Amino acid sequence: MATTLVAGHVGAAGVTVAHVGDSRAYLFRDGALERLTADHSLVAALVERGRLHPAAARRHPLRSVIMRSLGPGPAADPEVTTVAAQPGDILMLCSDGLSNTLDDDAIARLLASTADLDAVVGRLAAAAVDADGRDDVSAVVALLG
Ligand SMILES: [Mn+2]
Repeated sequence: MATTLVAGHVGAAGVTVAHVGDSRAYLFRDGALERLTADHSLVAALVERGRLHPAAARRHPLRSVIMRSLGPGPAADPEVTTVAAQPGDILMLCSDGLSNTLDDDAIARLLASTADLDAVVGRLAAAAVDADGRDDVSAVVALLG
């Protein structure tokens, strides 16, 4: 079987994110949400070519088709990105069960809803499950110091 991966490392150069597939990383700063990863998916390729509206991609019947994965073969082709970070930034890593269900405004609202990150990640998961509930939801939220 195959799966997706997103991983983050916080170091002197900033936040380095590696991903394969359609799991995502976001950086939340001063109320603004920035997506750090571009999905390796069929619908993302169609959006990039102007063939599909971004809002329609999240509901597309082929939205789960990914162009890169971990497995079934031994080779992986991760995309690695480093961005500058500052204290107070929030890094969020999540699976498509969250990002296909909650749009950027909803994610930003929940990230800003409390300083308690345990509560934030619970609210994100609950909102994603309430909105759809058909996919598993994974999310990691970290405050950068
Ligand atoms: Mn999923």
